[in-house]
Amino acid sequence: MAEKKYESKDIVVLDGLDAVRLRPGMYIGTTSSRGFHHILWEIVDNAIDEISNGFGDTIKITLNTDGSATVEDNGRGIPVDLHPTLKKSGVEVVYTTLHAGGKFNNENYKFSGGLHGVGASVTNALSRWCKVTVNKGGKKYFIEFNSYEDKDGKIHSGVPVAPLKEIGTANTTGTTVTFLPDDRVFGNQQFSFETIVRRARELAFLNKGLKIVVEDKNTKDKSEFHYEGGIKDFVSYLVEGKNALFKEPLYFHAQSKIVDLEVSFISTDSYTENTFSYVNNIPTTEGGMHEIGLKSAFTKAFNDFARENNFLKDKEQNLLGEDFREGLVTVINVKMNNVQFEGQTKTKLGNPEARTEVEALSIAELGKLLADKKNLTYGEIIIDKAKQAAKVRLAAKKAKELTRAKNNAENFNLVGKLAASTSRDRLNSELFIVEGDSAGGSAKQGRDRKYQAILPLRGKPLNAEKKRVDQVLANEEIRTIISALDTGFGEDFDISTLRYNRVIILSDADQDGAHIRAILLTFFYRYMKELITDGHVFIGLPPLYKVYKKDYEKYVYSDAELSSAVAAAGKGYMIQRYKGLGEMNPEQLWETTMDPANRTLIQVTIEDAAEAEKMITTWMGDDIEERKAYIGLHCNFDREDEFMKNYSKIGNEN
Ligand code: TSJ
Repeated sequence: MAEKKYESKDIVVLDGLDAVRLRPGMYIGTTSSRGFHHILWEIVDNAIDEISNGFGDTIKITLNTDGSATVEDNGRGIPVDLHPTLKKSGVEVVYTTLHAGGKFNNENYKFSGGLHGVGASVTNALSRWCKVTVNKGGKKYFIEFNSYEDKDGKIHSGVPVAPLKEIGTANTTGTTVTFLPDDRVFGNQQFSFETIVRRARELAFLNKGLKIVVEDKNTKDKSEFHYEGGIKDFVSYLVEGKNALFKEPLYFHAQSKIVDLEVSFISTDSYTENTFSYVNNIPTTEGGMHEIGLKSAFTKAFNDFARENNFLKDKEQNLLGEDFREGLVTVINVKMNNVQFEGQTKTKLGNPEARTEVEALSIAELGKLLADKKNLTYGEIIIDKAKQAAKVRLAAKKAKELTRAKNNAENFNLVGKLAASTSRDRLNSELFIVEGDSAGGSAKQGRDRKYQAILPLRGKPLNAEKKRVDQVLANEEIRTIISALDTGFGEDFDISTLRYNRVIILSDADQDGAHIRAILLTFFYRYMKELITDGHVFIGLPPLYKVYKKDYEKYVYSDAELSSAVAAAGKGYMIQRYKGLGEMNPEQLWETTMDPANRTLIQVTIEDAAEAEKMITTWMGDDIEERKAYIGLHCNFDREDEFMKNYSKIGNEN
């Protein structure tokens, strides 16, 4: 970029400093920790502007032992020439004039950042003292600002102790600023190394090539961030520990007169989308026009790609944006001028031109990326995933409609084959989901009908061909569960209306039982996650054996326990082996598995559910041999097997 001459006369003058001191909140939002760090970021922003416009490459932030902070860059150094009308150096104007700085006349920096653009003068106004050193043109300059109390006890801050002074020679260029936040404004606060490191890392991702060093002189902690890949490295960082479906993130960069745009994304096997968006280095957590533009571009470019490559046949409908975005992790980084922030927390980009610009640039760039032969498999992965998502979406919609129709048509107590409990006390009510009509019948007879509701699942409601989640949702029993729980599901899920505090799965100790259980957990995991995370889901543990003789009876819940039970029984005992829940009569089922005083419940954790989902996914796969091997390995449902060991809490509830 051509270097533009920038002199002190270019600096726009708007206001004085006393106002800042009077109402700090108006300028930095708050004087809490956030505001305290904000005055540091105002300084850092200035250094970043210099570097992102091509001057210098390193910023160092140092936390000093006296509570002050130093920010240093190796840019050109703030202008030191005298401002023609103000008769002050550029440095002094920047530091004593509100809203002064290159960023307010957009001529010197193409797109400039700044948290709120209030500038370094705000930092100065809210500091006890501030020292600036500039290395420029072979010379070293220095100026110091101080605060003092006048005879009326009024505090004046940011007052230059003396004009800018040449104090020596320099063979490098750059700006160094040290300031001490004023405890009369912020109270007794300190800089947080962690907070600063987190933001420094983010800034390093967002400004490729920039090196940021953070050092705490108190603890000798030191971190350094530098990413040649920029936001591409950011995406890789975000998906660490997740299952990425590409070898590396895709990336594009495009510019127009209005915006500078960078996007990177990767597909993962997750079901949620994750977009991190930024404008001028500021996180736009509420999204806005740039995000909307990118989303439209994704939808258009991916559908076009699918058609061109015959992944979507002529008669097939276009896929929706949400289908494509499932599992996508995206970073979008926009730089532009005159940004307008809206929304609750002012983190939503309002500029309408951002939408059209980002959309047009992204459609063109995505088209190029996907057409690149070496990315062909990536395009295919995205389309495959989107197709699967579309299937699930359609099935979910159908299920929702059917559930709603049922709720309207039928009395609450008569939802499907559900035997509801009579009490309205949700906290003490439980829903047993029981495998098989015969066990379901026993459970209905043996239960405490005040608090326990029973939903029998027919022998094999989900046979081998019906394991996919979309088909699960089309299943009548699943819809009955949704109705019975009264929470809705998916995006509509609302835990506050949960009808039963405990949802207890009772399935047989065999492969089918394990399968039904895994299907149910997968369903809860995907569509009612909080049900699991809030600890409402349990596995009921029926006994495997009964050891008995005259006047003696003991139920045994694992193979390991069997020998000790046998020993305790002494001579002449018998062993009954329960192959399924259906073999127990109502009294036995109550006594061993349902009675809160005696039963053993396993509380399901989110890890269990994730594991169950993985199992189902493997079952869903096309590779029959792999499927068989997996089932053989994980699903014996012997009480000692791997799968059961995964359950975190085994034990009696009481
Ligand atoms: F503003 C500040 F004090 F907060 C601050 C500014 C703090 C720090 C650590 C660095 C900076 C800063 C400012 N670094 N680099 C600059 N550059 C300019 O102000 C500058 C230099 C030369 C020219 C030119 O046109 O020759 C223009 C500008 C804006």
